[in-house]
Amino acid sequence: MTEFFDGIAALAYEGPESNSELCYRHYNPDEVVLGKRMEDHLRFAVAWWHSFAWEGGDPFGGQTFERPWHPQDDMGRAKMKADVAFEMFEKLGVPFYCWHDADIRPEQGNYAGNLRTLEEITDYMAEKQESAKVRCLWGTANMFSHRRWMAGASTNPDPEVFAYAAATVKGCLDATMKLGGENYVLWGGREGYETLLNTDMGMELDHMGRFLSMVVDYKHKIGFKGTILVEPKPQEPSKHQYDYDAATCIGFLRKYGLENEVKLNLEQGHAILAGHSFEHEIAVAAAEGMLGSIDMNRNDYQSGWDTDQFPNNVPEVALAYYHILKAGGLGTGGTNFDAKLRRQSIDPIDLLAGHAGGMDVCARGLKAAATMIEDGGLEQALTERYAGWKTPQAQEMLGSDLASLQKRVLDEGIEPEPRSGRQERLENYVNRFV
Ligand code: XUL
Ligand code: CO
Repeated sequence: MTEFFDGIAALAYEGPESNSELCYRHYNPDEVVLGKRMEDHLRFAVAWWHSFAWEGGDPFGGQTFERPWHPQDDMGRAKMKADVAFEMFEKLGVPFYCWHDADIRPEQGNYAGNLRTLEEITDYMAEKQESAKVRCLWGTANMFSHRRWMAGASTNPDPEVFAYAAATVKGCLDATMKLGGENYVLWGGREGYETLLNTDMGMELDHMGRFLSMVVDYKHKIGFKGTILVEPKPQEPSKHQYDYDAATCIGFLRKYGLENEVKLNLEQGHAILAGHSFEHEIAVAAAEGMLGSIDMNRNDYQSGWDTDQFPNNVPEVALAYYHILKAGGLGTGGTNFDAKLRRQSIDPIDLLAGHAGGMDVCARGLKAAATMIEDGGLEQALTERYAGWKTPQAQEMLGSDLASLQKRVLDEGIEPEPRSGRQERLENYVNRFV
């Protein structure tokens, strides 16, 4: 045991009336929602990078968090960081965690050294997992922070960086498999451009497609059973990122023949940056059978950048889970808190409070979504709105052609009668549940 969370007990479900500062008011893992335990619907994960690796810097100032595992350049302290992480997972009672290589191992400045420290720390984590209940939801490679990645990883104009990226993902996939990871994620923060003046976009996209195919081939070669996921984000850190949003990723996956191999990890804040809502992104992926997992957080609507805050808007989250439930749930995916404390929240208890609040918001959202599904009002409205398409004549029309349809309109004197979209009534309906 470390002393980091000294004096703080494990969180318990105490119900909505509880006055405790640190407890669950809505997240009750064993509560059955639509025939399944809440924990199994939500599959919460803690993100190693925000909770343990990020030191509190912003563009105007450096570190605000002073943790006993700083500076993060030593294996002994990396293990202490892992000890604290596993203690936090246990205190929160979360079933999963997620990591980048750079979050968990001390940086050695060269590939062989980084692989060695990654293997050592993941052996240590695997050992800890044996006695802990928590498991790895996904691993990923940080191919955006170090200066070697500044012009991209798989899309880098320098083929040596492409090779380095391939070697890095191989090491991370091996480590994810060792930890029993249920997915592997690729987020391409530098896979895009700063200026088109120096960018051959067609070549870069082909390289990115080829790279992803190599990842899929390797997954099969080693018998990794997890799902490969790509995570859309339109920009930041690059001015433009190729994995702009769900629709763009789906087009990309289809172009390179990967649509049956790769799914999407969708993030609330990234959806907002792309000018969408979270439920839009989920609905797009679900319509294509490519919904994989979610990164849960929220952005500050005033600042216009990716603030990665813990979610606190139940109606927003409820609509996201509504579409997830409609799509059949998260499968091997989960709800990863890609969320960080504000840089003034320097106390260990803040880390627990951020997650507990986010988990309660998600639990409320899930329950509201489940009630809407059970009530069936939105589904009923959809059925009514599209009822015309149920007729054999309407279905036949889809196999018809413009000239025959023109003839039909003229012969039958068709003049469509506009009908209300009932948006306000549907919004009022949703507000009864959230
Ligand atoms: C960055 C982001 C990443 C990915 C994993 O905005 O979301 O943390 O989730 O690389
Ligand atoms: Co993310």
